[in-house]
Amino acid sequence: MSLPMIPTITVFERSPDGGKGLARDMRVRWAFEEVGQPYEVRLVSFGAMKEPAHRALHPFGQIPTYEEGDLALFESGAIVFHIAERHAGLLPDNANARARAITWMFAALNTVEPPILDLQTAKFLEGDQTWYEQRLPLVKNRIRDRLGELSDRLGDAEWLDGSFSAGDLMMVTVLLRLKPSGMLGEYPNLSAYVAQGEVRPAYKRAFDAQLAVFTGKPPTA
Ligand code: GTB
Repeated sequence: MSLPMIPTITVFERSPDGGKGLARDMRVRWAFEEVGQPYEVRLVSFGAMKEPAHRALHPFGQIPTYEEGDLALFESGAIVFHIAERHAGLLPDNANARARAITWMFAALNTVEPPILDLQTAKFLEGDQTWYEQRLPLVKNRIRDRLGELSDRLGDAEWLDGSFSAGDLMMVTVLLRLKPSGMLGEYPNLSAYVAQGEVRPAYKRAFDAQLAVFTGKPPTA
């Protein structure tokens, strides 16, 4: 009998966020922890990411990637979806509920994450431009538009569509990228929603594991 294959993911050797869990390996680690799938991690430097060996796994020279036997994947959304499809716990059994959970994954990645990324791009790549301060309110208001709509839909529900799903996992990780900006605080129900994700034991294990890469100390039990 062959032993089950342990997947390997790639993550930053030294994350620019200093271990705050904002890089995209966090959502993959969290998915693994939710379904109880052990995984291995290969650390890559910014230089190595752009080398042919890594580009063979990831055409855009980024993290995370996923390898399992002869399967290699990139794109955090595709990886989380792959994990959720192969294990119980992240997608409902009911076909319609499953389709809705997948819809929320896409909504997180395609509708909510882009304006949030724009804020990060503005800060890190355009911060020294003369027009930066002028443009910033536009960028922030585009985020507020989306957050307001999401907040209205969530209302006082615990999760986006019934039970916790891969859709919530993706949405929480996307919203977490706003934490440093303080903007989430403008939407108390979204802040509570994110906090609820962060207290899940699987989230905490994933967070501790990514922090341990940064501190060099093993995660505390
Ligand atoms: N669409 C892809 C996916 O979802 O997997 C995007 C992957 C991606 O942007 N990866 C980033 C990367 O490899 C890391 S997560 N960047 C290196 C490069 O492009 O050369 C983005 C990220 C980076 C840093 C922080 N941070 O420091 O807070 C947060 C998020």
